[in-house]
Amino acid sequence: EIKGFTFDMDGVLADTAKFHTVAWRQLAEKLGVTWNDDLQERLKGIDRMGSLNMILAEDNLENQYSQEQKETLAAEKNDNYRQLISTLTPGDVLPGMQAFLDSLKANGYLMSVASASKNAPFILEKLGLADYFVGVVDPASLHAGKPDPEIFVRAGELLKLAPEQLIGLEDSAAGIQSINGAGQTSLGIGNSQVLSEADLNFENTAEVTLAAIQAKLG
Ligand code: B16
Ligand code: MG
Repeated sequence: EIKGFTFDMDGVLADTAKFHTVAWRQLAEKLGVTWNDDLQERLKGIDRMGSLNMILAEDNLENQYSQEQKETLAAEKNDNYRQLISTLTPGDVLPGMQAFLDSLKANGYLMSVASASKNAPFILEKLGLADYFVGVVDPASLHAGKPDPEIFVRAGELLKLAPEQLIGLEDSAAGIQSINGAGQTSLGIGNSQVLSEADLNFENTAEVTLAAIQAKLG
């Protein structure tokens, strides 16, 4: 029996992917790396340093920079990104998600957040969503990021629930792998070809309701 939900944030609760894209793209172009839609898709759910390495690897540049230089580049992206997200308001909660969170709360389900973003607490505050969650996993405390299962395992532990009692929501392929590895039921939001490993697929956040989930679970 399902008793809780573990939530990814960027792309599931918050419309922030567009800001990550603007900030990374600006840095990539400065470094002479060609941007493409496939790269953009693969960056979803990947932590900050992992994302930078993935961008540099596009043009085999990952060994051209020292770790210190990479830290500076990642910090530059984050400063830019922080400026973009400082304008977030409750109006930037993705369609349907506020109502979904309300229905989960009303029905006694527990919720936690499994986001790779170190900016998650700040963003949840800006969106007015912080109070729905029992806890937010601190990504800085992880040994390995998505697709490793650790972050969703930890999100389940925050709720003191077993994997079989949990549904994890994700918009990235790396995140779906993480949920599956943690033994939770995976709910993918977005292109079902990209998220083909998800147990349940929804095209967009507006379609995610308790009734629709129950219908798909059968
Ligand atoms: P930050 P999620 C992820 O969040 C994003 O999808 C990914 O694009 C980003 O690089 C990562 O967070 C780290 O974010 O630089 O803010 O720490 O989808 O796991 O909620
Ligand atoms: Mg995401």
